[in-house]
Amino acid sequence: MTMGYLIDTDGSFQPFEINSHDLDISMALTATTTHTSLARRIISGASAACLTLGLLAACATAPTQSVSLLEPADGATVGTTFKVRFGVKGMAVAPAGDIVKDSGHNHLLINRMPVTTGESVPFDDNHRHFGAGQSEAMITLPPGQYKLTSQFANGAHQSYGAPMSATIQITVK
Ligand SMILES: [Cu+2]
Repeated sequence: MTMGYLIDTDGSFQPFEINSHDLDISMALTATTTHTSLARRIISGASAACLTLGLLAACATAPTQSVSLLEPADGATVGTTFKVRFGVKGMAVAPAGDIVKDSGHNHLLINRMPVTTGESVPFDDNHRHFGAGQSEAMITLPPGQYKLTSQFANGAHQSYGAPMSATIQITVK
């Protein structure tokens, strides 16, 4: 079963299920338009359907943009100086400066929560900026347990929020 969305005339989303026999987009469209008004449009959960239908605003809600910490592994024990590697999907990594849509740079938050969307990432020891567009860095921390969070933010250091963050736990020995 695949979930799709109807957009009502007021712009609201209404989730519904697409049966397997409706997965062909043209069939799904036909099936939908027969029992909803023509003012309603269908968006499948599949990105192919987003492109087909050209409804980019709605497709932006699909979780195609994300970050991850590729290194260290979650739960890893590392030495006091270790490499952090950032993974970014669906956004461009660029040096800090101009605000460009779907673009930004990596931040490493040490024992801090993700920064609320739109708020500036602080500049301090617990919020490290990689404003040259780095995708990896060497980090030195004293022994202990740490929560590391990758936080993506735009060229002006304004956070893309929790959806563009990823957190791991590590032990430094
Ligand atoms: Cu920054």
